Amino acid sequence: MYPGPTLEVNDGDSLVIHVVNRARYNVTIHWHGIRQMRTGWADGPEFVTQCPIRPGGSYTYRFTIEGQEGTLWWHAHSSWLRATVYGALIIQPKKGSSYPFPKPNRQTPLLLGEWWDANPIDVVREATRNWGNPQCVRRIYHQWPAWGFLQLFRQSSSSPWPTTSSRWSEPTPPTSNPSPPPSSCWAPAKPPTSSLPPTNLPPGTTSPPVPTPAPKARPSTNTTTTAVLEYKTVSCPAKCATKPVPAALPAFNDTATATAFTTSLRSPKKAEVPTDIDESLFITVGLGLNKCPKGVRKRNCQGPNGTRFAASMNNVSFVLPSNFSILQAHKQRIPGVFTADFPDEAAGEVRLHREREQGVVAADSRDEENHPIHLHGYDFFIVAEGFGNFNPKTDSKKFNLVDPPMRNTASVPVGGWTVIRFVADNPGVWLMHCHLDVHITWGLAMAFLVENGVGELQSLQPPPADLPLC
Ligand SMILES: [Cu+2]
Repeated sequence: MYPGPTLEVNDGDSLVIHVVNRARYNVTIHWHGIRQMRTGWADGPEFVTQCPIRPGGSYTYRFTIEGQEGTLWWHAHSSWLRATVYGALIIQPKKGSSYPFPKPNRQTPLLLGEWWDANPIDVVREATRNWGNPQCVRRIYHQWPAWGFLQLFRQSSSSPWPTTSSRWSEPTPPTSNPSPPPSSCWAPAKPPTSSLPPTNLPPGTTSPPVPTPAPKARPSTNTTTTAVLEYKTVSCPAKCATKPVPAALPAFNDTATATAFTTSLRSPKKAEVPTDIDESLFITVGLGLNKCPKGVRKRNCQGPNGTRFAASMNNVSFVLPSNFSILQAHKQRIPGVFTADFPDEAAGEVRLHREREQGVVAADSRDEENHPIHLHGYDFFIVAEGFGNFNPKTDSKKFNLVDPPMRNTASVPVGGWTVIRFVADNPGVWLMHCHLDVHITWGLAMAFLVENGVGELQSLQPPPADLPLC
């Protein structure tokens, strides 16, 4: 079945999902946007909260949805297999309550996905052998934004866009190709737009999408994916029979329009934004090039001018362990699996204590790439974003501490910055990473290690008996 089955549940439901791996490759499943309160073992990222499920193996994910509603998705979180296994995860409000907008006549989940003209496992193998640009090396046609972007379309006639609800925490689509390609190389197709069309259009009309910001001065195929929605809810007059005229689209690199859209998003009511900050982190994210290591053959360094592509947070490239998951290593005190001195020195984790409020600035002033940064285990508020270097003195005055949008993914703009805040109230190990697969492979990730609080209800549950071993 492709895409995978839609999970439709209610807030407050407990889920038990048996995953049986009938594929040829290792796999894990991540429930994207689910907070996994005390159930970090069910979060899914391979080698972070669990070892992969081997071919023929199985694992049962058990978690409860607590205080979340809206449209999320689930996907493989192993190697680059997200493109192959994913589906919608729709959380209806608790029985007896409703979404903060009028009940739609009908709801249809649309799942946009990514595809490759090759086996993604072959692609990643080659990419980690030659450290070049996978798009160039394999001449792969890669349709961003791929990575499963889901929205609910509603067909009511007078309601506002659902994206203005704080709980509609769809991922922010990537807005550019995964790496600066050499000039001989085409960038992949431009992503389709990230916004929802308004749902109050008369039948037979089309909606203008909002562009996503494009990289600066980057070769691009400059193609935009569009779709026409045909509303069939009312009887159609004769003129409907004619083909719809596509709406005039903004330019593919119309960053101003895109920014105006994303920065217009708000929570539907006053939000409880943390104001008492215990830890303030400044994290730079970016792409880079490493020199070819001594003694390594040229064909294993196929970045520009014989280099290797790399990505980092605070100039440190994250490397996944392969023998234990970080969560296992943390709980069972297994040494040598991770270090806990990020962001000061080496790669790894930030150790936090429960109930500490966080202010995190992700700055992206190093390169011209937009990175959709996804945080596991938490929703956060995006209190501000901007271009250029972040200035704590002047930019903090622009923070929206009243009704900022609540998300699980923040797009750090090209050459700009984003400030997020969250309360570290969920013990476990939580990956924060760029949602472009190739950027994780190159090292654009870190993990928060959040300690238990007081008592059982503030502590991570024990690992399930069927937790896969490496
Ligand atoms: Cu990225």
